[in-house]
Amino acid sequence: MALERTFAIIKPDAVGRGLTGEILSRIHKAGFAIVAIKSMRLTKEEAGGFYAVHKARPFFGELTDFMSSGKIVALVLEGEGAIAKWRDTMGATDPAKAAPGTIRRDLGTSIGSNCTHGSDAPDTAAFEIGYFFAGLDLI
Ligand code: 3AN
Repeated sequence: MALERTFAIIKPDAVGRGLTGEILSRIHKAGFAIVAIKSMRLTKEEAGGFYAVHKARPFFGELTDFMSSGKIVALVLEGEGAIAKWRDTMGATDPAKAAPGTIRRDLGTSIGSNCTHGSDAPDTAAFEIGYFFAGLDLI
């Protein structure tokens, strides 16, 4: 398996509920290296640019309101097969359908408030990492 980088977000629901440390601990226990990390608050427009692929979806307004509602933690994670591995660590989008032991199943409360984001493919990982971090952040 190839060494990969993926992009992750600890979403406003998780930061607001004091779950940042718990999620960082799970990231470490799963064996990821944290290449870059920052705490920030997105504007609705910045959240819209990030989720541009979902612009036509009925939940786009709700999603961008939520993602700009409070602080997030943005991360670049590295490891063998990191893209699929982080998706496995998070679990399915809907916490009710996520496997036991995953972040979303254990900590998420709804399909919107599901605690974390993760890139779904190499091209989206490259776009998402570049949306949040500059080259010098990623050495
Ligand atoms: P994932 O983050 O698991 O790749 P996507 O890409 O299908 O899921 O959806 C992007 C984000 O939009 C999800 N993380 C989720 O929080 C939100 N979302 C997806 N479906 C809904 C929905 N039906 N209602 C509200 N938010 C949704």
